[in-house]
Amino acid sequence: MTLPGRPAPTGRLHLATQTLRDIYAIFADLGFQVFRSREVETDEYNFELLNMPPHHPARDMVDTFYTTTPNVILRTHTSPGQIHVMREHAPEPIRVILPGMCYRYEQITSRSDIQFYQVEGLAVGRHITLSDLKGTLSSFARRMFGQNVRTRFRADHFPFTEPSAEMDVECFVCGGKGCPVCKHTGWLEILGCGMVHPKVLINGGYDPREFSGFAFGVGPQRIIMLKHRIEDIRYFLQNDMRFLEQFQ
Ligand code: 2NM
Repeated sequence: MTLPGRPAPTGRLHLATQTLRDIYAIFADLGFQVFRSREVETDEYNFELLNMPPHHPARDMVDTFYTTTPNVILRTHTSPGQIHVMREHAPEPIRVILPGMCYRYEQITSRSDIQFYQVEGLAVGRHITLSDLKGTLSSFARRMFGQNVRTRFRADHFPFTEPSAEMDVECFVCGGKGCPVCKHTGWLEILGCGMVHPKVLINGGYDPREFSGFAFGVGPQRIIMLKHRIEDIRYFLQNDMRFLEQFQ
């Protein structure tokens, strides 16, 4: 009777799963549904319909895993799913996020793995403006990083959006004062975004004279690494209990 009980080991969610679920919950409150899409894609969906014609530098052979079936590849981003979701729902307005694994044929380093999570978002409807993009993404940042966090948008370039931008948040490690995590800039680069390119809207089945939309892409593992100061992305898939047990 007086022997101590045997502790029952409890499972836990993987750090990446926990964070993905936080992201789903935030976007659910903003009216976004989760749309799941295939990891194996055609060249057409992964590149051409996203305004990356043959010979575009972004589709260089070295970045893509090809299969033995001609034209069948592993998706390099979750964006092909955006074409699928638009084609399934056009001309209805949509608000979706697309989470999942992406694959790139690159050198593995502490900062980039050949497979990684991405969460992309897409809103298409009538009268959607850049203000909607900025409002939605700064609300996301405040829920994710703290109610008082400041955000800023910097111009960038992606083939599938015009205009395009990157969003920074005030460094949540030093509060913007400058530290090694933000490389003394006070800001952390969190996601890429933009207004959906008219050609991409057409490819999705929407008339760009009537419809507009915004899209964004986040690397959740990058956010987690900044938050927990994890110095190597390879920990995510090694399933070393010493790593996994540190989180919840
Ligand atoms: C990003 C950044 C900016 C994006 C755009 C689209 C589509 F299909 F709607 F055009 N999907 N994803 C997008 C835009 C992705 O990732 C950094």
